[in-house]
Order: sequence, then structure tokens, then C-alpha cells
Amino acid sequence: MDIYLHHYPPSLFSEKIRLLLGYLQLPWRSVIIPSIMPRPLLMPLSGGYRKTPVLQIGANVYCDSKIIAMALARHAGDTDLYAQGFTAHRVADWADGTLFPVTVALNFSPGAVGVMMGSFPPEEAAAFQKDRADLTQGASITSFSAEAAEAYLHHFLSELDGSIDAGFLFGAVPCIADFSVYHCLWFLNNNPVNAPLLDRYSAVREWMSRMAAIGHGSMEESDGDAALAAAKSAEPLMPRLVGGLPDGFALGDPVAVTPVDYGRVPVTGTLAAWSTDEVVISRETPETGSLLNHFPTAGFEVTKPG
Ligand SMILES: N[C@@H](CCC(=O)N[C@@H](CS)C(=O)NCC(=O)O)C(=O)O
Repeated sequence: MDIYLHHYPPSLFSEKIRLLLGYLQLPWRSVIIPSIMPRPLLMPLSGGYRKTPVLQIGANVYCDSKIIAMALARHAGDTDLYAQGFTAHRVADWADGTLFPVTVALNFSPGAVGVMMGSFPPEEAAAFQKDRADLTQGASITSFSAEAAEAYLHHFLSELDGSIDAGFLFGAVPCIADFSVYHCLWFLNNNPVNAPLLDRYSAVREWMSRMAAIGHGSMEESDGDAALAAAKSAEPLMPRLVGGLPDGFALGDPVAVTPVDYGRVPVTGTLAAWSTDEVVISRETPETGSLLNHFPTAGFEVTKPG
């Protein structure tokens, strides 16, 4: 079954997944989506979920890089990525949830954002800013200044620099924590104003080079129409999930699954499976036929309509 990644090049959470596809040696098809809404060819697959990336394996669609990473490890039969346990998993979540807004505050600071936006015509820059205001419903994605972000960064990186002693964050091979920390620093490093902030951390820089060397593996360019056709010609496959349903929910219930932070667009369907890590809903559209949409349980809420 072909793997389609719906993404755009500067997306940092997509970089986490592109690198994981390389690490797990899974050949994949690249579908470049617009960096702002609307995304008419993706919405039938994602059900309205509007963050990036989205991963599709046939008629199974994975929303949020946390569940995408778990699904890819499961698909590849990999046992190393999550072998380091609780501390490594918490570091991964810390990076995705705490280091991420630090890097956003730095790259969107007045001094740095011009480098990125300067290459956009003014109307595109305005459309991007409006799109991101919609994403956060007017709230800032970070609630602190670039100066505060820089203080966080140096606090984090001086500790990190002193603790990479075996090649990767938790030993001689990368684990999920490496991929989550890496994509945030990759994003920072891509901004020429902020990249020098990393220079005083030589062990971090060397580790970043080792991570970058993993590469994106075997990628073939594709498009949204091909991805929709692939979904339509496939049957969704139910993974074997462990864990029970919370009280008050039964399989087959109509539900809505919504991120708890930003991009709070509910995806509706019928409840198909629920484990401690993953919630799966079943949906059907004329463009795709039957689908299963997978979300992480952490960071999403599941509600019943009415
Ligand atoms: N928790 C999400 C966060 C994803 C995220 O914030 N992605 C950014 C791009 S790197 C995004 O969705 N930006 C708005 C958009 O692409 O519409 C995940 O792990 O996938």
C-alpha cells in the first residue's frame, strides 16, 4: 500500500515525518499542499483537520505527527523508535509542545520574520498572516517575546549540549525524542537571522548533522488527485489496538474529534476504535469512499454531538 505525505517544504512537523520516512526506509509519495487554506483535495481525506502534515496509507489517514510517527513505526515493524520509554517520550512531547513555540516566537519575531516574508509578494504575506490568525482564532501561537524565547532556547540548549554523549539523545541510535527535538531546531536553523543562535552549541550542531544525514529516503512526487484515487481504490485497515473505551462511548457512536490547542476544526465520523494512544473514526466521502481517520488521544478531545 502506497504511503502519501501531504505537506509543504518549510513545515517543521513535516520535516519530522520526512526524516522518519527516511530513517524507517519506507518509500513514500509526496503531495505538496498549499501552506494556507483552502486545501480542497486534502479535506475529503482529513475531514476538515487543517494542520500539516497529514499521512495517508491507502484509505487510512493519520492526523498529527504524534500518531503519524507511531503509525509509521507500526507499519515498518520498527521496535527502536519507542524503545527508550517514558523519559524519551516525554522529551519528544516537550519538544513538540514547548520547544516548538520557542522557535516560532524566534522565527516570527520582527527581526526574523522579514527574511521569510520578504520573499512573498505583499498580498501573499497578508494572506498568510490572515490564515494563521484564523488557525489560532486570533490568539498568538506564543504568549512571550523573542527575548524571552531566546532565554528559553539558551537554557535548553546548554543542557542539551552537555548531554549528547552517545551519538543521539538516548543512546547510539535515534529515537522519537531525536526526531521531535530535531525538527524544531531545523526550523530555527533555516532562518538566517536565528541560525547563529545554534553556533555556540557544538555537540548540538554535530548531532543535527547526524540527524540531517538520515535524509528523506526514497520519495516520488505525486499530487492530491492521485492520493484521492489511491484512497478510493483501497479498503481501510483496522490496526490491532489495546485498551478500552471511556465510559459513555460505544463503537459506532457518532463523534467529533478536535485538537485542544489551535486549528480547532472538529472532524466528524463514527467511533471505530480507541486505545490509550489512538482514537480512530470511520468516515465516508464521494471522493474517497470509506476511510479510517486516526488521531492521537493526547491533545485531542472526543465529543458526541448534541
Ligand atoms: N500537533 C501537530 C502540530 C502541527 C502544526 O502545528 N503544523 C503547522 C505547520 S509545521 C501547521 O499546521 N500550520 C498551519 C497549517 O499548515 O495549516 C502535529 O504534531 O502534527
